[in-house]
Amino acid sequence: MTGVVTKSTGSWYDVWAGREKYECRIRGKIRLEGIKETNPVAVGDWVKIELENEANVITGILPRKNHILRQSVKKTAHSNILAANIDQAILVVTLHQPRTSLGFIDRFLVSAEAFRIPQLLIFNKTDLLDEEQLIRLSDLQKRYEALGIATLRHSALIPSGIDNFKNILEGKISLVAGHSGVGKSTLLNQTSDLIQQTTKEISSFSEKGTHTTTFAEMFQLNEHTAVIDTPGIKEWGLVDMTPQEISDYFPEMRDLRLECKFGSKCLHWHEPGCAVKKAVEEGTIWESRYENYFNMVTGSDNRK
Ligand SMILES: Nc1nc2c(ncn2[C@@H]2O[C@H](COP(=O)(O)OP(=O)(O)OP(=O)(O)O)[C@@H](O)[C@H]2O)c(=O)[nH]1
Ligand SMILES: [Mg+2]
Ligand SMILES: [Zn+2]
Repeated sequence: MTGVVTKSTGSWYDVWAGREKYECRIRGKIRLEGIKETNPVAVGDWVKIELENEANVITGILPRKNHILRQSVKKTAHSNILAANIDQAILVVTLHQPRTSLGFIDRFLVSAEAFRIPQLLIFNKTDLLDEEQLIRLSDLQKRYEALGIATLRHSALIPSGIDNFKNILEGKISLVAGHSGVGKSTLLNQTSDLIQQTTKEISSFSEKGTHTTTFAEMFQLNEHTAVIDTPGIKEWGLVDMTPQEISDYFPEMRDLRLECKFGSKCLHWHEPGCAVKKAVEEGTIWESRYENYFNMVTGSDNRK
């Protein structure tokens, strides 16, 4: 029997097959060829299961169309799959409480772009922003939109805005990710009565370091629509990318590569005749993107 993994605790997996949910475990080692992750089976994976008396068992994974992968802790070979087989990757971002850095945003976007998974940035908790921050937000939205990345503002205090978000989800399987406390679960709870995730009490928000959502979980909203809530992520490290390929995942740099004197060998660093460096100097490539690119290539980012 085959089914889709809707929840993973690391030792137990919920698998929906037909209209039934089966709690399963993994027997032995399941490895997808060429991938070394801490979690071989991820939410969104299609798996083969066998029903047994003592426990149901996942015996294999069907080929993935894509996955979102990140490296969790510096200097370890282990990576973590957030979800598999998704149609869009949504990053919930806050400028304030907590602050999401542009480096974190760009590493997320690059990880999704590596599989050509469409990306969306939700700038959340806009009620907390003063006039100056709102102007900065407009500027950020304009800059990301110019790169072809959709953006949306939201505040849980203005629930009517949720309709835009529902439209974005419709007909797709979406991953929702971001730092802990940005309001992912609150947003999803507003989306559908079928989702009743625990969220942090407003009063206890200042307690740092506690994650409210602890396991990734997929919610089926209708026959064609599902959304995956994930635990907050502190660091986002890139996995298995060579310096040469990173700029291919920056759409604005990908387009210029052929104009660099050294073509696909150009790291857009000190090379003469580099079209990307020229574009940064001329202001047609946003400096922040170039800086984050540079940090990714040199590995000097702090991932937060
Ligand atoms: N002011 C304000 N607070 C919000 C908004 N959305 C969520 N919050 C609050 O932010 C806190 C964190 O919300 P959660 O939904 O639990 O955050 P999360 O991203 O799911 O966090 P983890 O599960 O730990 O990853 C809660 O106290 C929410 O009430 C918003 O739009 N405005
Ligand atoms: Mg949550
Ligand atoms: Zn170049």
